[in-house]
Amino acid sequence: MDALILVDIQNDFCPGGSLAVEGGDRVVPVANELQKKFNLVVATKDWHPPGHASFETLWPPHCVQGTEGAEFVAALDTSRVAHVFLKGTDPAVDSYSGFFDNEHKRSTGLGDYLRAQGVTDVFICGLATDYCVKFTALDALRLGFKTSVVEDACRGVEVNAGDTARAVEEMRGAGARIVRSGELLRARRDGVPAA
Ligand code: VGL
Ligand code: ZN
Repeated sequence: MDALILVDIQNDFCPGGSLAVEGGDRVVPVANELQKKFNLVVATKDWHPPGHASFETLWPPHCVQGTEGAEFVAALDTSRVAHVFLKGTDPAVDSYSGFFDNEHKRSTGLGDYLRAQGVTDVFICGLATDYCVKFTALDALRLGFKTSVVEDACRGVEVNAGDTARAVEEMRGAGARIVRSGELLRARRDGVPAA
């Protein structure tokens, strides 16, 4: 059983948002097409309380719970999303992965949910390649899921030039398949949503 994971396709990570990823909005049409090929689609949201610890160190305030910036991009088709997993909700600990916080103490429930649905293979797309996509993929591999990252359906923040390319190589090195949306769209039959 395959699942598609949409990582943090939220306004603040798109042009005009507070932590904008260049071309972040361009993943949306690709993610919408990909969703049609899966029986199970889940999504994550970066979902910070106001004053989250990461706002004082690494990042400008972003994806604050209940704000427009934290909403899914309006053009993203969410009609097939079976469940949304929230991350970064602990005021003191950040959470790049959709599965666990950065200290690996708290689970979002995503791993158990996927297992309960019989999922063996996950396909990951979204924002940002060099943070939340990367850590989600590395945790998926660690949890034993066969993991593919749909490279052209992701974009990176590039705090440092080359971060995105390095993240792709790190994911590949850890055992992820790096794939293109075109391959999947050609090879896969349309899915029948379970939800
Ligand atoms: C992200 C930085 C801070 C992401 C989230 O979704 O990649 N990056 N919070
Ligand atoms: Zn965040």
